Amino acid sequence: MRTKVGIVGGGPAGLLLALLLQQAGVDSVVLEAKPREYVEKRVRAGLLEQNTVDLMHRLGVGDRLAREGLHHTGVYVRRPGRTQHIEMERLTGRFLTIYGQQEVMKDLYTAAGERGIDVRFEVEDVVLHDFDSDHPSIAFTEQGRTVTVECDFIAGCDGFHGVSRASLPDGSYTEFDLQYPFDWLGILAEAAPATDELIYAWHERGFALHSMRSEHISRLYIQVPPGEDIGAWPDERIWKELQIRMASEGWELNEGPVLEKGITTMRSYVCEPMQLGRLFLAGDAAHIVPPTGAKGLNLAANDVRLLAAALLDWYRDGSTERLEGYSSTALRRVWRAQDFSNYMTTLLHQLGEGPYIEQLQISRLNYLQRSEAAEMVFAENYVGLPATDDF
Ligand code: RFL
Ligand code: PHB
Repeated sequence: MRTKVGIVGGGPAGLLLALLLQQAGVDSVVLEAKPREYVEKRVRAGLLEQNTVDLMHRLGVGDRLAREGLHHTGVYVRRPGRTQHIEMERLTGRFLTIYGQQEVMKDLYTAAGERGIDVRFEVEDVVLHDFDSDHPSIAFTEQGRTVTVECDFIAGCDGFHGVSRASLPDGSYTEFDLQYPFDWLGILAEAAPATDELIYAWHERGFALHSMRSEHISRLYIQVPPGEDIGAWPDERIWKELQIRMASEGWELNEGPVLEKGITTMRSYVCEPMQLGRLFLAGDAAHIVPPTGAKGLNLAANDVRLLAAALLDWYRDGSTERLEGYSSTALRRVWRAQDFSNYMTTLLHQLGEGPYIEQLQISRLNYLQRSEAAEMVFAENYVGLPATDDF
């Protein structure tokens, strides 16, 4: 088989890239290890930056998002006795949208199907070949048959545990890594959200977050010790902890049947550079952030926006400038998001680093509450810097 761009991974990064290329007449093949239904059910991101929403519209896949996405103008930051609303739209002119990653994936797969994009699910044994030459290829197994796709470029969009980054030879990249000493336990619950916008809560027992998916579905998270066994957290214990950590006078959290629950480790990671020869990494394959700043999917969308533009330059007139600059351009936003995600994470979690660090946290929270300049720094980063490449 032959295609122009071989895309490993059919998550948000892979599908957005395939659609951007297809829109400009460049064909690709997308190889996804899991069944379609699995990716469409995997509960993950919920908060989309305006940049990501704009990209969905540019691709003509934003109609349902426009109808069903929840428009948010800011977030609440809560501590016992105080709740601050950070009015991000007033401060930055930019807004936020709540729309689950599963819904994004359903829309992307539907469009890919309608537009004739070749997406192969349940592929196995993916091996990348010769990406340091001008004739790379990808071998994989499909229903017991071995297939090879020859291509001009390989896009590694296969997430943090994929094969693409693992195919880079030792010494060709540098890893930057930070592991946090706590995990997140997340639930999806059939309960009307008890808030109009997200609540990020600091509490001496640990962080809590109230998000949502619709008028009837809440998405809630709590900080738990690292390596925690989900079996130690029956639903009643989760609700009790949420009630304590999110408590506010005159406010009540709504409880309901738990539809899904899972534990997420908290980690920051960057692989630099994000490219070698004709292999380009995008999204979680190249970098991850703890979800506190809601940046992962948004960064993946930005990477592929840049990568598609660079590839299209090459197909148009053979220009390699943007391809060569891909990693350094993408990494500027990645490092901004790394810093902001680390800031939000260390601001709001119990870090177990003793009373001095806790006092710094309280001082930062006080400053955020009394200074519009501090709120502006928070807001500008949270809503996502505009989709230009020059910061
Ligand atoms: P993905 O989504 O991991 O997709 C990679 C795909 O590659 C497939 N794959 C392979 N395919 C073929 N061959 C192989 N060898 C393969 N190995 C893997 C996988 O099956 C998968 O389908 O990476 P991508 O596309 O880069 O997208 C990244 C986002 O999914 C991720 O950053 C976000 O979910 C992070 N995230 C959030 N991001 C936001 O922007 N806003 C949020 O509100 C937000 N909340 C979250 C989050 C992530 C969370 N978890 C569970 C990690 C909340 C949570 C709890
Ligand atoms: C979510 O809705 O799942 C969500 C929202 C904000 C975050 C993380 C996750 O920071």
